[in-house]
Amino acid sequence: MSTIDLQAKIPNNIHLGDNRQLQRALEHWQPAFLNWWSEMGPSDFSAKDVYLRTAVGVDAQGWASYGYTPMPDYRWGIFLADQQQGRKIGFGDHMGQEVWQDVPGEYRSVFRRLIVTQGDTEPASVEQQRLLGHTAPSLYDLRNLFQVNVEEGRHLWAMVYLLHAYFGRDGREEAEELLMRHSGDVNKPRILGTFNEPMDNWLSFFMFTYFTDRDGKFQLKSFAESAFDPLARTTQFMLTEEAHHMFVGETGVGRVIKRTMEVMKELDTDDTQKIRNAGAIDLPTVQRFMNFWFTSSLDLFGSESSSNAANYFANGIKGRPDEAKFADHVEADTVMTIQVPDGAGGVKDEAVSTRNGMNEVTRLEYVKDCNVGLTRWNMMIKRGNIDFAFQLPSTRFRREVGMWAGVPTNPQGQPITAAEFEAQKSSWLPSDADIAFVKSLMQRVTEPGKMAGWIAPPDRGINANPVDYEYVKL
Ligand code: BYC
Repeated sequence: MSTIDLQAKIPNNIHLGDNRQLQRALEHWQPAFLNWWSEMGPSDFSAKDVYLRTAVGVDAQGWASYGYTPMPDYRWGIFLADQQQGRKIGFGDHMGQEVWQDVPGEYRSVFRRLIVTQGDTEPASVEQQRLLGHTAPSLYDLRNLFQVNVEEGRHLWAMVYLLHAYFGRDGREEAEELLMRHSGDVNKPRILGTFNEPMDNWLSFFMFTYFTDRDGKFQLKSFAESAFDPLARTTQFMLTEEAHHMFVGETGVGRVIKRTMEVMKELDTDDTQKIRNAGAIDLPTVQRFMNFWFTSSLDLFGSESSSNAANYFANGIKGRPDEAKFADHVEADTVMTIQVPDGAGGVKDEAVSTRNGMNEVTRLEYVKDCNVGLTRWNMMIKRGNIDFAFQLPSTRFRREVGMWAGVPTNPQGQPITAAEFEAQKSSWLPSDADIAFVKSLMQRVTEPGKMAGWIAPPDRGINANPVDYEYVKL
């Protein structure tokens, strides 16, 4: 098992000290990263002690240690899962061959583009969440926000390491650019749509960590299958950290629902206005936020039929999440069915090669995974004897990428006219009034153990500490 050199200027388990050139290049990028963190990272909390976990190893047991750290002192480093001796390519046309320890020349530009796209999302999310600390509903939540932020920063390091180590001068330039594009910037926006959406309230933050971080999980799982072994090992370890982010999302949304149910019980009502007047978020509004972030995240999988995706799979660049569970790892001549607009206001089935349909395969696995949390939330609502159930909209609803981009449908995925969509939009997606209402609830709570009125406390604290632990010393 590899050990992490925690004393190094850049903590790592890649023997960075043995490669002076790479070490120098990364040490040159480090101040630019810290500068970006201070300008674009969490605003105003840099001097505060935060109870953070830091990676100290890469094996499943005991990989992290917890302690108070001001965020700028976080030990961002480069950690790869241990190399598996004799690992073979598990899919595509090179199936069964040795994995690559370097990038083959013919795939260089494709790998670079994918690594840049992945890398771009990490700082983008930190930028989106920059101001949320000011309205945290508790110290527990504030700490979780910062934990997510520092780990997204570390995920940026993971991709920048690959760019520096394997892509020479181009890679170094791309690493600089990762700090130059900014979420929502009109001139230099982040690459993927979702990462330019404003995030000015905590309901959106919880939806984002539930739905968008879960896209991260599936994309990282696809890379963890890659024939380019350093990419596979890097993303494998990122997945360890990613799990907590989705936990923050699932429990966050769950706690919002729980609090709303309490208010509904106390007032014996399901009247939206009465629930809102009591300072809780009515369940239909929660559903609308869910519809927004779920559909935005669906776009992150790319088009239903994509020659790019076929190329990634054929060449061993990017597999399917948990490739081992599929029966056929080559999919040379197989076909699958996707749903496309029929051009006459309806839906029709179309056969595409499975290789072309890889984005859709991954998207459908993602939808299944999203439904797991929904089922838990719905069970909680049912146990509370409240007549309401959340439902994910169709993958055809409100799409901006792929076959359904710009085709108006209802949440069940039936095509409708643009006028019908406009007329119904405010019952399906957050309206300006919904957003203004949710934002009006965002008041900062700083007393240990206390929660804002719109969210229930968590069942337990972090790392076996109580909920009223002083997670951030303000
Ligand atoms: N917005 O052939 P197509 C995470 C572009 S989240 C804007 O269908 P392909 C995280 C696409 O780039 C995971 N543009 O796409 C979560 C392509 O452009 P070019 C991030 C989009 O290549 C929370 C063109 O449309 N990781 O880690 O099959 C917090 C044609 O597309 C969008 C990755 O995404 C969009 N939504 O698949 C922090 C993995 N969708 O090349 C972090 C890396 C597509 O023609 N990326 N386009 O200029 C990929 O694997 C692929 O680029 C995609 C698209 C899956 C995104």
